[in-house]
Amino acid sequence: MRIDIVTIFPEFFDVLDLSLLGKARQSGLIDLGVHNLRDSTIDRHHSVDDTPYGGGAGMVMKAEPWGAALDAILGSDAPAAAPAAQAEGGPILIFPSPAGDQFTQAMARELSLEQHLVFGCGRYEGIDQRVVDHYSQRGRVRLVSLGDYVLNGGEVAVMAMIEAIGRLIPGVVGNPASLVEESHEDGLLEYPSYTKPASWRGLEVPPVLLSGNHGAISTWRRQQQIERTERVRPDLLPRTI
Ligand code: JBE
Repeated sequence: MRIDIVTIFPEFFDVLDLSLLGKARQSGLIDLGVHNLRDSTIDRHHSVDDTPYGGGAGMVMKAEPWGAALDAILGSDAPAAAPAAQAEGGPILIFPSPAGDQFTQAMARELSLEQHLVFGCGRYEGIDQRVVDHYSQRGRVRLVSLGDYVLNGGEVAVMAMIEAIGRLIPGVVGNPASLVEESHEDGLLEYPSYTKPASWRGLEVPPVLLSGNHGAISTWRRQQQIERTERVRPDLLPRTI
């Protein structure tokens, strides 16, 4: 998968050299490009923001640098000349935004099947609305929200999305079985896990896990998943009415 990120803080994404995703990049499973929005400015001061039309607090990111940066990644075909990009298979342009669709495991799975994702990290009070409007005429654009809280910009949200999406790309996580058993994949939270020693600070591992009875262990784990989900995240359970 090809992933491009446009940001005014490219160093933020240095951590993607680490861990599983770093390995996936080295092996070519993920091809990552991080682009500094300031490199696409045309004025002497490299300004990326300006005051909002209509007044109000804060600054708005200017359309021109975004247009230049995104055209360099997506190509600069005029809307009418780019019907192919509208079809499945063209890049998806994603803007993290509290005003977007909620990011979920299901969305991560969908996006992990794509060939090319482009993330635009907004800062300040947002990006000139015409950037989203323009690229929506040319291809697939999505506003996606990590959650209902205020971040200073899209960088941290993009990092979380890339981690969730990247680990679903075949080959990135060494043992595919570990993907299936995780929280949210079957709609329930994970069961609690234990390892040696069997006794620690007066706390014992549940005896069923030491029994060697695989049927009993599966049943116990399932019960734990249901009990935990009912207690912590009842909203995840199917409604009975
Ligand atoms: O969730 N998000 O994607 C955000 C983006 C920017 C600012 N706050 C957010 N919650």
